[in-house]
Amino acid sequence: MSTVDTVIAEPTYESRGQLIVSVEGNIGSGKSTFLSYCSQDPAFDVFSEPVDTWSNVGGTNLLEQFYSDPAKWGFPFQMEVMITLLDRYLRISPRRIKLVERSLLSARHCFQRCMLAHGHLDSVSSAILNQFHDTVRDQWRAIPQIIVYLSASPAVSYSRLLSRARSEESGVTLEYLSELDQYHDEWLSGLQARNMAEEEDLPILTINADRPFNEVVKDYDRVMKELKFLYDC
Ligand code: TTP
Ligand code: MG
Repeated sequence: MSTVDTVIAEPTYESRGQLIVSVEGNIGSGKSTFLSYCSQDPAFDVFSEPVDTWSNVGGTNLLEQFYSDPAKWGFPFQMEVMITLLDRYLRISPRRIKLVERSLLSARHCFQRCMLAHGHLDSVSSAILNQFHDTVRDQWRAIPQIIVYLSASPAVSYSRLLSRARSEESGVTLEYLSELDQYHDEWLSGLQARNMAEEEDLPILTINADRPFNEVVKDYDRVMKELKFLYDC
């Protein structure tokens, strides 16, 4: 009698021998600046967040709609975020270290939680997003192996957000950034505790991103060196 085994999906990228790094931090903390700096080094392949794609989904600027009526557009926007992130995590890259701006983890543990708390997502929509997240994590393994966290105070993030003036974000307040900062903090300190208890293995490399570029760049170099050391390249 033959046994039918449950088919477990082959990890899509772990077997490729690549280090997958998620770059995290509040809106305006400097993730794109860090990624752009790393892109000059041939060991790194950089995948920036597709904000442009979010600005034209079937002719609709989803990011703009989300900020103008979050209760109506929160769910489609978060689905779009997850789909585009999944795309980036699954893409094959020829380089040793793949850096991706954000992950499904921060989309869920920071943005989704915040939206739920504000009533911008109902419990069914949130459960669907969680199901999607779990499938992507467990079947596709589209998750990072290391997190680089750009830690910036809400005030600094806010001043950067104002100076870059992304039109869709004109209504983003310092209070909203403070809430998101709190969610990042809770998520990452919980993760740190689980790492210490060896219940999870997702190291976090933190950069103090409150400082100006000419100072923070030394930490960029340190983290890049550390990532290369971890990968042995
Ligand atoms: P961020 O992902 O924080 O990217 P950024 O380019 O603003 O950050 P940095 O300056 O550090 O490079 O946010 C992009 C926009 O998308 C922002 O308006 C917040 C929004 N967003 C959500 O609303 N939900 C999400 O799940 C994500 C990932 C982003
Ligand atoms: Mg960015």
